[in-house]
Amino acid sequence: MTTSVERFRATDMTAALLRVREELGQDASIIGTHTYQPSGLRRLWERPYVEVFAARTRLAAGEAAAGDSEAPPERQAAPAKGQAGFEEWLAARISHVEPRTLALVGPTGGGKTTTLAKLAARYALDRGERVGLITTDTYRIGAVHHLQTYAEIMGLPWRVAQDPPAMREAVAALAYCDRVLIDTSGRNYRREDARRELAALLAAASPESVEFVLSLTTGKEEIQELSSYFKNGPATRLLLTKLDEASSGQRILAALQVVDLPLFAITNGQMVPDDIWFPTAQQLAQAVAREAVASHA
Ligand SMILES: Nc1nc2c(ncn2[C@@H]2O[C@H](COP(=O)(O)OP(=O)(O)O)[C@@H](O)[C@H]2O)c(=O)[nH]1
Ligand SMILES: [Mg+2]
Repeated sequence: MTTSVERFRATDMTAALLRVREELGQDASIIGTHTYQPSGLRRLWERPYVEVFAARTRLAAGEAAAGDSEAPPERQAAPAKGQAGFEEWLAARISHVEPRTLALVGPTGGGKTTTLAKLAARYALDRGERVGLITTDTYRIGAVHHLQTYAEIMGLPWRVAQDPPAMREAVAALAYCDRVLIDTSGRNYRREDARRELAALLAAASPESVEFVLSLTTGKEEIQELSSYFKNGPATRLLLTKLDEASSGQRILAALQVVDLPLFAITNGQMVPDDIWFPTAQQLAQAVAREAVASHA
């Protein structure tokens, strides 16, 4: 038995679900939904729509040939086409580009420092690149030592930058490095002044990418709130953490839908450096379709 995912697009949820029932039957399982709302001028020529991703368990080709009267031959090909469409949808939302200067932002406890250490190990230890680290994190006691500990274990140069001039200095001091990774402080980003300070620090560093580090254990409403702070501000990509603690792989899809930034990586455990994953669209589709994702850890 194999499971495939199909995409159904309609003007509203009721129509989309009706189509799912017609095509896949009563016991089709809904994997995720996506609502598209055109913004700005696009509203003039684009209409909003709803997409539903649904799956049913179907017989593999060989089993069907052995005699299955319920599924006519033409129905066999459809889910495969749906699977390809879903993977295409995901592929457009993945970015594995590895820029020279990369910053991590996001709420406290999301896994920024741990993820930074994983990325540093990947570039410095696996590839032998010269990697420099910068942290703005001086707000929590021990936080600097946290990054410093990783830097010292790996023998990497590191700097603390608390304001824009210090950030410019740190970036200049690490100009000889092949790669510069910037960790930002766990501030309360509900406060506008904290967001302004972060924006100023990032402007001074001008990283090529800013990863919004978001735990997959975060609730949908909180993701929406956080997303409004980081997405319309500094963040250019999404980096999901704690897949190992998430209830289901579908949370990846939900996060992608709400945040709507290209996904860079997913972390799946506390171990530095191993627990980081750069999934292909195909692997992601499988993870999303799977209820239990523990096997990725
Ligand atoms: N289960 C799990 N825990 C993680 C993962 N990434 C980070 N953590 C843990 O989350 C906690 C906060 O991580 P930290 O890097 O300090 O977050 P920061 O405040 O954003 O810098 C630590 O206990 C980490 O070990 C992950 O992928 N899975
Ligand atoms: Mg930290």
